[in-house]
Amino acid sequence: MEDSLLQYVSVVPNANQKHLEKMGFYAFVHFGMNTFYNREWGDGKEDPRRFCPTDLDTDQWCDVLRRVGARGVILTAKHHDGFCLWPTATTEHCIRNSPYKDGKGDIVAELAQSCRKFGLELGLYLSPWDRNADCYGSDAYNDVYCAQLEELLTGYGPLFTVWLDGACGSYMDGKPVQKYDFGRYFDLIHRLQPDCAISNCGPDVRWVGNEAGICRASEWNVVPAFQFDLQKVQDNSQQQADGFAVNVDVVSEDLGSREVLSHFDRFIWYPAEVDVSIRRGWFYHPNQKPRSVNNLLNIYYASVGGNCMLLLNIPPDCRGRIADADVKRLDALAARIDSAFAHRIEIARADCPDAKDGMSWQDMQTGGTYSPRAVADTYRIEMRFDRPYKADKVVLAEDIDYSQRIERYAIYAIDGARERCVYRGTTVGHKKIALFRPTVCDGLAIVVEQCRLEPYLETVEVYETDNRQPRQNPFGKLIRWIHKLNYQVYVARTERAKAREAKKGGDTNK
Ligand code: FUL
Repeated sequence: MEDSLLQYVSVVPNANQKHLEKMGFYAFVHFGMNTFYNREWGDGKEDPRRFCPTDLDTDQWCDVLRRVGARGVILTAKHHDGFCLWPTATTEHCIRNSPYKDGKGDIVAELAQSCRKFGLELGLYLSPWDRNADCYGSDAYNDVYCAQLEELLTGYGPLFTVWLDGACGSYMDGKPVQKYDFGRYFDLIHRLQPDCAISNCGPDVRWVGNEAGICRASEWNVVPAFQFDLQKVQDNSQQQADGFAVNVDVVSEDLGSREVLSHFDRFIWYPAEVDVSIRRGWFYHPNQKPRSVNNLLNIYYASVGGNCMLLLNIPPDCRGRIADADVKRLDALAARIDSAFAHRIEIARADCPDAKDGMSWQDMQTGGTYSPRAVADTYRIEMRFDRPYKADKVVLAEDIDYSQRIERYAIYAIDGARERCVYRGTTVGHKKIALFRPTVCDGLAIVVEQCRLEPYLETVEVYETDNRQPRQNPFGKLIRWIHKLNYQVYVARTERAKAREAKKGGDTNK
């Protein structure tokens, strides 16, 4: 066993990361001043009197989200325009000065209550970039930001995550550079809510690299440690010569194969989150339509079923309700997911010798961990059904307490004495949904062909087809490539704009 492989598998998730990975799917709610100005980015000069939802109903949000299977919801408590959806003591640019409930409203509190009612977990987005705060660009802003964090972390019960957005265009406002005191933010969050994960710019969750719901075919959880700095402040990346030597950035296709890891010596567990909106914008715009069910289902399979967390944004409209068209789409998505997983095939017999700690196949199916036997360098699990079924998906999960170990595997359909490969994959991680062409078979074999160390599978489930797999986009690869290019152009453009500002004497942040 190579030492390096042992080093990779020694990297495991912390409790907060594991919790998020188990949640799998949660929702984003972008709602705020932009909803009323029909904008994506406000400039901070908006009039609080324009914020006036006429029929706000956080119960409706939670009801819809619960029905589609989201386990939590993250609300934009403050977006880049600086307008706060709770009556903060830190600024007058907040809900207190809006007509909503005659200035007595608190949407964070309303949502927290609805979450409790509907059994959802609450998370909050608090944009570090603030275009309204006068002190933005000075040290004093770190005090304001921390005071806001403190109000949110102490006033609304347990939060499953705080989402710090890395987006920042302060050069657009000609403001001086803001040096975010991330260390202080993280310490505060850890101290006030130790069970709260810190996402996006934080140490617990990695941005997948685009906002279009595009996922990698192979998503690794163990990545070079410098990925964290890359995500925090883009500028830092350029100080990490090692990363650039092998040309790895946040949008690279391969972040954690053996080949990539071999160029580094420090590693972290950093699972990817796919943030994507049901509409083109993050905020509600009347002229936009929700994505198709086919598209949403593809995103669901690729993210939730591709070792990522799905953060699906659903923006309420000016009434403060999720629009009817979106509710219809989400209910249709829920129906498709239910139908796809309605018939789990009972596994009558399985060849599973040498179960770890004496566990049997039955133990494993009731939540235990199963370690297959080594056959040369290959690990094989063979399952037989009580009769032939037409199957089209296998759900696999590694026990991530033992890290992510599987690197390549294949699934074979067994028909009598014949075996036919129906699926080839690389990563499994916390959850893999392997979809294949509906195939009649009386058993399946999963063959792990390459792994870092003996794999520990926590879940192996086989499902009968409902004959409704989503159609694949024939231009999928091209679209992914365009998004990567777009991102690189965006980074280059931002760099140029910053350089221009710096020349003029200003200093910029990102
Ligand atoms: C980006 C922001 O600029 C968008 O407005 C949105 O909040 C998205 C989730 O993150 O960086």
